[in-house]
This record gives sequence, structure tokens and C-alpha cells, in this order.
Amino acid sequence: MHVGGNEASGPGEGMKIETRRSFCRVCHASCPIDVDVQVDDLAFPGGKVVGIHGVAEDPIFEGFTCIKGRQLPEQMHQASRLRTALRRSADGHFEAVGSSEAFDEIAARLRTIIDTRGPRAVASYTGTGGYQNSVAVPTARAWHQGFKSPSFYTSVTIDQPAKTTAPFRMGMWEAGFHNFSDANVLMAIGYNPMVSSYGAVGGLQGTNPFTVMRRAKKNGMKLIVVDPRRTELATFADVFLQVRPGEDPTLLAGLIAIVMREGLIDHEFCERWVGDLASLERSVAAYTPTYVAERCDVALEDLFTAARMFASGPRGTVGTGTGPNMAPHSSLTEHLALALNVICGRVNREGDKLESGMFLYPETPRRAQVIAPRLPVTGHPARMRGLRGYRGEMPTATLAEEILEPGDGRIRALIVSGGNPAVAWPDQELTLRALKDLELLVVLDHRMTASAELAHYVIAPKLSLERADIPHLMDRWFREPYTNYTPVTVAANDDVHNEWEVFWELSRRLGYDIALPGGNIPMDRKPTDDEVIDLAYANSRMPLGQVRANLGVVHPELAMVVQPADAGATAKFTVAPDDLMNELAEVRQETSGADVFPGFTPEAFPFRLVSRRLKAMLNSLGSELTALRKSAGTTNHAHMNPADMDDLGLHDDDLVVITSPRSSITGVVAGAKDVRRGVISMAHSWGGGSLTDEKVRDIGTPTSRLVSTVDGHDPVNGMVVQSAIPVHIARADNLAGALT
Ligand SMILES: Nc1nc2c(c(=O)[nH]1)N[C@H]1C(S)=C(S)[C@@H](COP(=O)(O)OP(=O)(O)OC[C@H]3O[C@@H](n4cnc5c(=O)[nH]c(N)nc54)[C@H](O)[C@@H]3O)O[C@H]1N2
Ligand SMILES: Nc1nc2c(c(=O)[nH]1)N[C@H]1C(S)=C(S)[C@@H](COP(=O)(O)OP(=O)(O)OC[C@H]3O[C@@H](n4cnc5c(=O)[nH]c(N)nc54)[C@H](O)[C@@H]3O)O[C@H]1N2
Ligand code: SF4
Ligand SMILES: [Mo]
Repeated sequence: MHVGGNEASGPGEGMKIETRRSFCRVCHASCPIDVDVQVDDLAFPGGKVVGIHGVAEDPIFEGFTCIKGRQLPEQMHQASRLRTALRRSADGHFEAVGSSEAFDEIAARLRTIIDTRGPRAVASYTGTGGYQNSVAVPTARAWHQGFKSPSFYTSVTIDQPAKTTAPFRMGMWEAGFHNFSDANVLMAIGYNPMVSSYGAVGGLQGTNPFTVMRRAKKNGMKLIVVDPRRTELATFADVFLQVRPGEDPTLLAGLIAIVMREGLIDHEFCERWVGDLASLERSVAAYTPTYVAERCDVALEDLFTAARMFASGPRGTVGTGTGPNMAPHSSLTEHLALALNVICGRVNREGDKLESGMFLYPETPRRAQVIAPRLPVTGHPARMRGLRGYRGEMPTATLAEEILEPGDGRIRALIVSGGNPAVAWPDQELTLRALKDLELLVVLDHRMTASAELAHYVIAPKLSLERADIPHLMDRWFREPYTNYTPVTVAANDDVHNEWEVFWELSRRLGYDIALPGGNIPMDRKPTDDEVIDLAYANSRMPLGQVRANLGVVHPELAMVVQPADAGATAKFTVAPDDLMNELAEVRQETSGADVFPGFTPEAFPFRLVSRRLKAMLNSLGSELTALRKSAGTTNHAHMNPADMDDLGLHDDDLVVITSPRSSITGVVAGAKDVRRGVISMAHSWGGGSLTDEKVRDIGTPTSRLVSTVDGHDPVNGMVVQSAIPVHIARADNLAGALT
């Protein structure tokens, strides 16, 4: 303990400050932090968070934090933070209510719905805010299993679901693709880790991204970036393909065709492990370099350079991010990227070491062999579009219709755990109608969001520093076999709950069990966060006691080493499955990716709206925090190339109406030379729960209103088009004009 503040955190003289080690959970990156806690303020018996610092001695983060994580003091203690449960009264007002009373009432309503409509009628949706909590998803999932309700949803199915489904269909390499750490080349298609901390297969993750990228470049790594916007990542690129959005399947088919025609593939590897190489070669044949260069609008020479640079490796991967995974034909794109890795043999071989320790999950064999392809989509049927659940969850793009569509199994109750459907789910108009139609909507959020405003009950959550936790997402992606853990940093002293506690409170009242891998959560007494973590991660490769004793430690001796293939290993990759190769043939007949929208014409919708992340926001979170609002601004600008603005007679700060085949939003234009022509680049999940945009300059507008749940949906995983959306842009001379 020391007395007095330090300059970085700014607490005043004479305060008693304790510095406690934790890690940030505002986003998934899990940056280690030192938290200055004032312990002598009587108004904060659990401790007051007054400063956040990076941990310079951490072996992989080296002191890195971002602007969002540094706002934890304000997030924890700002006046507008919800600290008690709220109940919507008959006249529409919210009133504070003790959470115990709220849980009694919610459980009673759930009882009636389950008894009269069946368990399917009760759904939950865990969003990004819940996902950063290591026990939220396991508990919500197990809660549903406790009363046999299949209606478990998360934001993953509207994020990059092809990341789940495509590897199953192609087959997986047990030892994984090449690591980033010793890559000679990296091809990054539509992701931007410098802002998002997201890094795709074999890609750069958010662990100190700028320093790590500079080092990799210094060591000679070649970088190919494919993005309609010259992103922060693209500034490091050796080759930058500033593609037309929505044309990634064409680009990838073209790259595969060049690599195959020039004999640059790994023949020996393909001979042994690929079952249908000739079919792939036939399927990409029509994607000639001139056709591809023209359709994607990249220089022919750059296309060849990228293909040859990637193929010469010898180590490194191609990976995709949310851009192409939200554009038309997302499963096909993801598949072709994986196939390019496979035919170039970019997998870990016998004796190679895996980069991440994957300490929190059960140890599985890591042999240099293929896990046979299989269809992953075998879950409970959705009632829409012939879709099904996969990996134990249901596709979120159907949830609004599951609520609205009459019939057996109709969803009547929804618990939202750290999500903001009103601005994030595809088709805002449909989503708002659905949320208002529910018999019971419970939202677990510390902010009064557009979704919370529609709830019957809002439950106030513990925030990250009030919870014990493990970095369950990064554990698979850390660039080294690294462990971390945080105990509770400051004790909560309001009527707030960890996500697991909410499901536990309801289960106790309903008489259901929550069965986790290590056993049932005790119902006769309230366990601690740590006990629940132990139950949820009971089969971890490293016992959790050992994880807790190793905070921010790299364990080189525990790296997994790839074992030889079994003598009888026969499974092979399917790089050219019939359905996807048929889709590839259809793509060749399109004029552009936007053809997936019925009625699309290039004249009616000449622009493409692409999605992006902002460094000072996390989806809809951020504008309530002073420094983030100052950095991000109060609207999600429609970033446009100045030459396009000139053509349309637009100036910075002008209002425009952006119209897609589905709907319209109003936007505020900002000139951006880094955006290619014909494109507008906008962040998602802004705005509120109104379909008119009079507050566009104050709160922005949600791009999700432009999106349809039907047009261009993926037949396997139900993913919809949320980027590369065809749009028309017209100047709105005043706001009234914009609203017509
Ligand atoms: N058009 C379009 N649509 C998109 C996207 C796009 O790019 N374009 N992106 C998609 C993607 S990738 C995603 S992930 C989704 C995002 O969809 P959501 O995850 O539903 O949206 P968020 O705005 O991230 O909502 C997270 C909420 O969690 C709350 N929260 C933060 N911390 C905590 C906590 O500790 N506990 C609890 N209980 N709550 C907390 C925040 O206040 C916030 O309201 O949107 C998808 N929709
Ligand atoms: N600071 C910050 N960090 C975040 C988030 C945030 O909101 N803010 N959100 C978190 C979430 S929920 C997620 S899922 C991850 C996402 O992480 P990323 O996938 O890295 O997300 P973005 O930074 O939006 O990068 C997507 C890129 O795709 C490009 N793009 C758009 N359409 C296309 C297309 O059709 N083709 C190609 N080739 N490129 C295209 C965009 O221009 C953009 O540069 O980030 C997470 N991290
Ligand atoms: S990148 Fe920023 S928000 Fe994400 S964990 Fe690190 S400090 Fe927190
Ligand atoms: Mo996401």
C-alpha cells in the first residue's frame, strides 16, 4: 500500500491507495492492468477505482492498454451506472426494486410461460458484454439444459459463424494452422487488429499489436492486406489490395487459381491429406486473373504479387475478419481462405510447437493429421428458413422472427445478458417489433440502453473489476503459452450480480439444476465466483489452482508439441464440397456480390456500406464515458472518399440518407481518404430505439436497420449480410428531409 496518488492516475494527496493486479475485460484482449484502489473513502466500502495502468513487466503485453480500458474508473463509479434492479410499471415508468423481489416475479412469469408454452418459449441471448465474463456463457447454456430449452442464443451467430461451421465442413488439422510468431507471410482479409484486437487464424492478436507488428516486419515478415479501407493494419502492408467490398470469394478463387496454375502449392502435403484437389482446381478455373482483377478492382500486377508472395511462405496463414464474414457468401469466403492455407500446407507439422497453451480447456490430441469433415449443423431446428442450431446454440438472425411468428415453440420470454439487440441485431425494425411483443424481457446491463428501455425488468450487473475471472477467449489465441487470472479487485456493495448469479437465482426459484462440467452449482448456499469458475472449467489442461498461482506467466516448457500422425490416419480435407462449389459457380454468374439482394441494380444502389470498429467504442458501449465520447465523437460518421463527396456535392458534416434494399438511415458525412471510392465505412450498433433519426448528430444511427434477415442469408448457419451492403446515398438538406 502507498499513500498519495501518482501522476498517471491523478488521485489527490493524502488518499490511501492500494495497487491491485487484474486484467481488463472491456474487450476480449485481456490486457493485464494495475488498478489503483482508494481504500479510505467511506462512500466506497469495497474500494474506489481511481487509476488504471498497463503492466510493463508483463511478458507478452509489455505495458499495453487502450483508451477503453483506461476508462474503468469512470465506468465503475459514474452516476448513471445502474446499481439496482428496475421494474417497468404499468404506466411505462421504471421503478427501483430489490433484486430478490425482481427475481421472484421473473421466476413466476417464467414458470407460467414454461408450463403453458413449453421450455422452448424461454430464450436467452448473451452479447459481447456477457461474453467477456468467463462463466457467463457456460452458465447460461447449462441453465437452458436444466429445463430442456434449446433457445440459447449468443452474438457469435451474428458475428463470424462461418468460423465455426466452415472448418467442420472442410475437415480440421488437429495441430492447427501455422502460428503468427514465426510466420514469413501473413494475409489479412478484412480485419484490423490495431483497432479491434481481433486477429483471425494465425493472425496478429490484440496483445500489444503495434509493437508486435513492427517487430515482425523487422524480422522480415511480409504482410498482405485486403480491405476496402486503408486501415491502421494496411499501413504496415507490403501489398495492399484495396478491393471492392463483397467480392472476397472472387478474389480468393483467383488467388487459388494462380497458386495452382503456377504449381506453387505444397504437392506432397496435398497428395497425402487432400481428397479433392482436382475438383477445386476445376471450380476456380473460371476465375482468371483478368476477370478477378477487374471484378475486385485491383491491379493485375498486385494480384499476382499477392498470390506469389503468399505462396512463397514458407510459413504463415491467410485469415479473414468480420468484413468478409459479414459480406455476401460468407461461408464460401471463409472456406476458400481455409482451402488456400491447406493447399499451401500451412499447418503445424510433427515436432512444431503450438503458440497458445490452451490451458483452460481439456487437453486434446495434437497429431499431424486431419479430423474428418462433417456437417456441424445438427442442432434443434429453427422455425425459419430450414435453419438449425449448431454447437449447442441457435442462430440469432432468426430470433426476432421466433418471437413474432405464431405457432408451437414461439418464443415469449427473453433474457438479454450483456447485449444490445435493439441496435445490434439484423433488421432493426423487425427487432424492435419483436422486443416489444415479448411477454417478458429481462435485460442485464449496467447502462440504460435502447434494449433496456424496452425491458420489463433490468438487472444491474457486477462490472468486471467486481468479478473473479480467467481470460477464457484469449487462452486459445495468446501468442505464447501464457496464463492469467484475476480475483475480485473491488468488492461490489450495491444490488448487483455476476451473470451466473442471475441464472442461479432463477434456477433456485424454478427448481432446476445448473450442471457444469465439474458438477452442479450448489443451490443450498451461494457459491463464490471462484467456485463457479472451477466447475465451469473443471477439465482444464492446467488445474485452476495452478493457473491462479501463475498470473501473467509464460510457460515455454508447457507448449504443446505436435505428435506424429497415427499410422492408420486416412481422413482427408474436402476442399471442394459440392454445395460450396455450386455457390462458387453462381458467384461467377453474378455482376457483383450485391446480386444476393432481390431487385438489386447497380444504378439503384451504387455504393457499398462496410462495417468497421472504432478504437474508442466497443460496439454500442463507449459514448457514456467522457474520454471515449470525446475521442469517438457523438455520431457514427459515414466515412466517404472526398472524390465521391465532390461528385455528390457533399461536404463534411452534411446529412445524408443512406438507403439499402431493406430500409434507410440518416448519416453524417465525414471525408476520409483511406476509404476507397464507391464505399461508405460506418461503425455499427449506434443510435437508439427509435426508427426516426432526429438525434443522429447526438447518438448516431444503427446500420442494422439496413440489414435484412432473409436476403443473402447463409443456408447453413443463417448468417446475414451486415457488410458490403448495397446502398444509395442522397443528400438530406435538412433533417425532416432525411426522415421522409
Ligand atoms: N450491421 C452490423 N451489425 C452488426 C455488426 C456489424 O459489424 N454490422 N457486428 C455484429 C457483431 S460482431 C456483434 S458482436 C454484435 C454486438 O451485439 P451485442 O453484443 O448485442 O451489442 P453490444 O453493443 O456489444 O452490447 C453489449 C452490452 O453489454 C453491456 N455490458 C458491458 N459490460 C457488461 C458487463 O460486465 N455485464 C453485463 N451484463 N453487461 C455489460 C454494455 O453496456 C452493452 O450494452 O453486433 C453485430 N451486429
Ligand atoms: N475498439 C474496438 N474493438 C473491438 C470492437 C469494437 O467495437 N471496438 N468490437 C469487437 C467485436 S464484437 C468484434 S467481432 C471484433 C471484430 O474485429 P475485426 O474483424 O478486426 O473488425 P474491424 O476492425 O471492423 O475490421 C473489419 C475490416 O473489414 C473491412 N471490410 C468490410 N467489408 C469488407 C469486405 O466486404 N471485404 C473485405 N475484404 N473487407 C471488408 C473493413 O473496412 C474493416 O477494416 O472486434 C472486437 N474489438
Ligand atoms: S484492448 Fe483495451 S479494452 Fe481491450 S482488454 Fe486491452 S485495454 Fe481493455
Ligand atoms: Mo463481434
